[in-house]
Amino acid sequence: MFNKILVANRGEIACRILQAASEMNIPTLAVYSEADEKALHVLKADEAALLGPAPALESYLNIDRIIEVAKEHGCDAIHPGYGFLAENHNFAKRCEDEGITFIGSNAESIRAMGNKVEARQMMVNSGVPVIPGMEAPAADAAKFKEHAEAVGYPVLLKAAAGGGGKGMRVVHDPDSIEDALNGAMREAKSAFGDDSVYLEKYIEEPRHIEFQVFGDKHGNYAHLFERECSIQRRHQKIIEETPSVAVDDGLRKKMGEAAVMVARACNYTNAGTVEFLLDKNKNFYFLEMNTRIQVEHPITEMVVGVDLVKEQIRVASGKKLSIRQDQLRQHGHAIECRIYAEDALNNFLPSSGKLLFYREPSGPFIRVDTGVYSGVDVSVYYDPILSKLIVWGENRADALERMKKALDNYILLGVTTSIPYLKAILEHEKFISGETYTDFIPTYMAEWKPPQVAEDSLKAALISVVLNEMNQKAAPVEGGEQEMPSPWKTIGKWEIGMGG
Ligand code: MV4
Repeated sequence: MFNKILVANRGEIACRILQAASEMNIPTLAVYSEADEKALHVLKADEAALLGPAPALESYLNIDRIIEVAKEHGCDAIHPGYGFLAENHNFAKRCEDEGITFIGSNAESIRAMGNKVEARQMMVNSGVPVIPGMEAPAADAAKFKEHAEAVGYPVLLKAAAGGGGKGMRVVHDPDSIEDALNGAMREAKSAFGDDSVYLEKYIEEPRHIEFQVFGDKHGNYAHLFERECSIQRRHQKIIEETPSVAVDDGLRKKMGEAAVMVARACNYTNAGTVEFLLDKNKNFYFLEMNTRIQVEHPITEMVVGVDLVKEQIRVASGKKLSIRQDQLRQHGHAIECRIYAEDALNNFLPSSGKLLFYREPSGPFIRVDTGVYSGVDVSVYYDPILSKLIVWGENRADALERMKKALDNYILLGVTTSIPYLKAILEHEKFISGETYTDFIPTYMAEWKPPQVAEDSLKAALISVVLNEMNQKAAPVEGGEQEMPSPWKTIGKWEIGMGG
């Protein structure tokens, strides 16, 4: 096993990885930027090293500096988490060259899956269903018209270097192709430095269904079933669940086998996710493969009962997969809500500042993966995810009720969060009935505005929280002077005056 793991990330995922390493009794090194000196992941690690200034390019994306710090501290493995360097094949290669184990797949599979056209071609060759369309990018409108004619309108133009929906254009008729192509190429160039664009049949009202896969370094593979992630805003997932209401056992078996074929086709070696689009007729198509642990991995952990991060570490160290396909089962239902620091009244822009008061919900089958605590500064430099709330239930309805109550009991003051928005989604009849397609948010939530909470009820809630907190923390000590924590200190700007 490893001597020491460097966790090349921050926030909730860094904390999640530190927890796994700690439970495996592997020493850990956190890395941090100048903005993160007081961040939770720094407190949780055995050691911590400063990378550099707040901007990610100078800290969490600074490959030379991270390698330097790993060597200085005797780290023989690096876990990249998600985002930052997680899918950077140059970084994975650099680790390999430096004799440091990258806790993720091999550099070549990361590179191959990073190019959407190459990935697609590989899947065609392996017999995995892909969306009908062009096999290679082109640059002249006539070629696009030919292919559009062949697959039928509407069609979708996509960037080859792609991902995140950038450089995508839906086209309904041949007359619009030329303008759409120019626009898509321009956008692809500025987003990815590569203006390669290709065309696919446009799948209307699909679901985003992804499969968790795992490979080891001995050629063994398994999948850990699906996650439905159709609830997205601007290609950002908001709520994920498993199992999907749209997938029955027969389809699950077929999709799971296809997902393993994808992993096998690129010699994948660690945790990965195979994304599919599922159309109304239950046809599924390979979309892309994410070569990292995903934000939403906990719902799989809750339903399948496997610690995915520990398995990543074990497999990276050369051990065989500890899971076997015929022993894996889904049990019950899990839902995850991502808690973002964002302001719905301000076009969902990140909300920053001091998190004045923080209290998590707790109780049976409630899990919170967090990167914050009361008093921490929420910075503008990084992804605004604060935490993830994950619940398990015996079935979807139970999990849904548990999630709603848990959100009610989640208190974050000082920064604006996505909680009211999440509650509105969970209470929407189309969500309750499981009619969750990728256009759910633009279709049903476009007009949504956060409810106006009367200031008095906010104050009342606050007083009750603080008094409750004082009761818990300040039980009388026999014979001793009791120092009472001042609620006014804790909640700062929320000056609660009697009669005010
Ligand atoms: C599609 C599609 C419909 N038809 N491809 C969006 C991001 C990129 N990774 C793939 N995406 C899509 N590709 C065809 N041929 C619809 C989407 C899409 C989408 C996919 C998954 C989850 C949310 C989405 C939201 C809008 C569009």
